[in-house]
Amino acid sequence: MMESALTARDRVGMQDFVLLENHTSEVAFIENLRKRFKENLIYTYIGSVLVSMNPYKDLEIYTKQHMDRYRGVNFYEVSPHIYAVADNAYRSMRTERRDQCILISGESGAGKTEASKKVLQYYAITCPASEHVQTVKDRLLQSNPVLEAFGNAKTLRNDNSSRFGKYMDIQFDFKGAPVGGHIINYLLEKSRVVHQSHGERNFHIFYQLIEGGEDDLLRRLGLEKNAQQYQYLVKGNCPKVSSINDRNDWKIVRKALSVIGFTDDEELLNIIASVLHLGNVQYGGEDSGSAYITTETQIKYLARLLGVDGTVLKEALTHKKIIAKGEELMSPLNQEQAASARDALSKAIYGRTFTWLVNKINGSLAFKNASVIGLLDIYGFEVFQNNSFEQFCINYCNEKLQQLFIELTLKSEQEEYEAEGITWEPVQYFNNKIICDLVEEKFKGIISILDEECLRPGDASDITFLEKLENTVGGHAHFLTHKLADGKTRKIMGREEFRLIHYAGEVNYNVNGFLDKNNDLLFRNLKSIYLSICLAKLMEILMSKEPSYVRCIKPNDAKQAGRFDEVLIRHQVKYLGLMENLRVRRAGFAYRRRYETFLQRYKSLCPDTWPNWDGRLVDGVSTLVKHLGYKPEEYKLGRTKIFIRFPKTLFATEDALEVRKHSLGMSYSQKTKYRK
Ligand code: AD9
Ligand code: MG
Repeated sequence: MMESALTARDRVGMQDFVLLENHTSEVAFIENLRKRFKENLIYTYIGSVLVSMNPYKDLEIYTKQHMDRYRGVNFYEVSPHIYAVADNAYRSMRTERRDQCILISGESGAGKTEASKKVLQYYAITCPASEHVQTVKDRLLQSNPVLEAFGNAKTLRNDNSSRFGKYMDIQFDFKGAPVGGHIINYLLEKSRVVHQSHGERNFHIFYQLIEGGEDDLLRRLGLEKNAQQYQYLVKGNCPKVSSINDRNDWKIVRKALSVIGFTDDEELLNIIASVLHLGNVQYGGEDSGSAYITTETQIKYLARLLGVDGTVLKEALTHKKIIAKGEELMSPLNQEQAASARDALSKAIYGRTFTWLVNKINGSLAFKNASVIGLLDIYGFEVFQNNSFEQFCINYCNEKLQQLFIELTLKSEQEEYEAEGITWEPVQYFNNKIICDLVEEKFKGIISILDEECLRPGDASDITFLEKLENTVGGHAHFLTHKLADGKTRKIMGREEFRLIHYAGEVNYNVNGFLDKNNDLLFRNLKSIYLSICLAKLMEILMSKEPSYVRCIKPNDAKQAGRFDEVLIRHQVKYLGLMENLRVRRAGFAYRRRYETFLQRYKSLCPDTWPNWDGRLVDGVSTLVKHLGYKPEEYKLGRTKIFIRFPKTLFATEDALEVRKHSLGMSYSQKTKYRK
């Protein structure tokens, strides 16, 4: 039986939230998401913003046929899809000659990395290619498994959680073929190399090597085929993850490394093995308190793998260099100090290897000066039981991106109305600049206070840092500690914590380790690149491009298919600012279409425009809508587009089109593409 257009709409919901009758209702918004999720329709628009729900199962919507369906087709002509966003950015880049970027946001496990991979695959498969281009395409695609092996890990939130931020430029030549790429990585979570929380793992590569490594390779590296043997792999008590096949992934990564051009990855594997050996270096204590190494085998392997002298290495792992009276001396460390020196070395080695790897990939992608589509996939906003400096940096980065989203969506909306000569009323929205300022403001912001405390000689500690925060930003509306204004204590917070009220939720940060982590020279370099210069640079990069947005939503915390956790989803809808986004989109005109697109789609509904309109496009559209009975308050004609105020106007037109097509005897599936 044929389903009427109305029931279809009822069952699968609206493909664009702006078409919801009750657009200010959060209930209606969630209901629409729920309907679509149930039907495996994970994508929905808010105007040009794509909202994406993680289905936690493989859907048959990423085939070559699906890709073909989106090639060169207008955004609204086909059902919402990540491919539509990719194709739209590609076409804008080519026709308007403007660099594009696709910004993917959402909390940990919401599907950002998967979305970014889909975009990359879309370009790799649909864009024109030559022989050289095929190599570039392969390398672009193969950079993913490599970076994920070294930069992703199993966390409580996500079995494949990105522990670094990634911005990737894909470069296209004048024919629209991908000819190169460039990756910038941000703040790898190096602390994971030496410590993992319960239920979490170290970076995937370690397990891949141990599980998948060939016997003679492992023998050469001095490794055993058992992750439990390695101190750096047992902290989280989680060597195996059901969704991950380390042995298989090892093969994929090795192959990817060779495609990228690592003809010999021996050096890389030596370093990975060295980190594991370092973790097993143990200390004993002399009567004097000085540490000595009790594990000679590890030193033997380390010396060989790193190509250093064993005695020198032993000294480096038990002493520190000091300068006394102008002379360099080696002063012994106690057991605890030696263990942290060992861990610091492991983190430094791993961090540098990761940067080296990214540089190597960039080298193989041959950066060209061409048109660019940028893809931003950072780690999502995250809250754990215990949150430290790493979460502080990650969440701050998300805060900045949210700000960018707010500024750019509103700005571009406003610009469009201006460009088209249409007047509109601005909408009020929550601007999270106040939180960004709290973190980054010069002299008074949290980062400045932390830096100042790190540089202060004497008794500076994590606790004095917290006290300074209380004195400086204590009264801020987005900052709390256990101290209440009347001198009493707030019981729900620890004495070593401060709370930030982020746009996405409240997070308690434990200050333990803040000074050390901030002081860590390598970390500091990265941090300054990341937090002050690069983040600013990243913002500059993004501002100079035309953005498209993908807002990812996580349906439940259990990583399960089909489960729609309304409370969790409502929270994300709120903090992602989707309702505000929708209000802004609806404040002026719910719908807009370029004249040629509008005319092309509906011209059959008016005898004057059917089969072809010879005059000016604007006159054709005007004739058409008058014939359809549009009232003057229902629409406006801009310079290149028609703006329609209410969804019902467009529905009536769509329904008329249905009827017309029925009368022409077309099949239902062809006709209702628009709605699904
Ligand atoms: V994090 O901030 O890096 O911790 P992401 O990147 O947002 O996070 P990711 O893309 O890694 O999340 O998705 C998490 C998991 O959800 C994936 O490993 C898949 O198992 C699952 N997922 C996400 N998107 C899709 C999809 N479109 N189809 C099927 C998906 N499964
Ligand atoms: Mg990710």
